[in-house]
Amino acid sequence: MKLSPEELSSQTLKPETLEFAVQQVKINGYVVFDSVLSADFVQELHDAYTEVFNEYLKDPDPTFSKNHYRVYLPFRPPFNDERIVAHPLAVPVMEALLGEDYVCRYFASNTCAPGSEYQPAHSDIFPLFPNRPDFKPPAYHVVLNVPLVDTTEENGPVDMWPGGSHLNTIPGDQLKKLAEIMPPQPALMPAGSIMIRDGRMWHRGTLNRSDAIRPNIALVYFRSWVDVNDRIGIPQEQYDNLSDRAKRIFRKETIGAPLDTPFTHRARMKK
Ligand SMILES: O=C(O)CCC(=O)C(=O)O
Repeated sequence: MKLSPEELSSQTLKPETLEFAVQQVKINGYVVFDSVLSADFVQELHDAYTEVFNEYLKDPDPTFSKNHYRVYLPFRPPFNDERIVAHPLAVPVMEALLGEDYVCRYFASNTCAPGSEYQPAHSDIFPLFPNRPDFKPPAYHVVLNVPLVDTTEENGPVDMWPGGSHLNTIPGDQLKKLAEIMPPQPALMPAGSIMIRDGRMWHRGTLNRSDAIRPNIALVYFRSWVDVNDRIGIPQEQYDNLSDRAKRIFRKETIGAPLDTPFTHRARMKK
């Protein structure tokens, strides 16, 4: 969706835009607000991310699909900027989808690097009622992605299966077979856009045929009562610097973690 100049300058969605955005997630599984972050801020994020990513590459997760990387982010600037963790254009959408007391439980990124392979189509979250496929609960796990480069056909756009896949509870094997005969839609978007998607929606990483990485920041917001094993480590001073709104969003995490907490997948797996 292209927001109006007034919405972008006031950082406030018109009621009708909010309603359309929420309906797109409910019906189609996702919505994109094009180019909402400034070019300067995206560059700052990209520079900081490149350092984190290069550090990660010294000890990457060997279990992940080829040249697709999930990299946890350190909870510090610029990644924990309000424009990422509680963007005023995203907060009302999250509130409408997950309730006002929603929480963030995942602070990471997905990077598709040159030479990547197709991932199998998948959903990011377990079904709440696996034995009741007829029951279609509302969203309880919503992903916010911010691309740090323009995402094109060439550099590994995430393939999406919109239009209802988030409301279908079927076993993974069946999902993969069915997805193969249903053409996906690539999520093409300019750098600095905000994509909000129901985590149940089927999707997959694709081929990066360019010569540069395609990093997406990835935060996951939940209904407050959904439990997860992982905790985001948040140094006390970083928590103290958050707005009241953001403090509330991160209230369930490990507040007071040391500043140099390693945020790699290995550290996570040890918990
Ligand atoms: O960002 C991408 O390329 C897709 C990542 C993804 O869906 C995953 O790794 O589960």
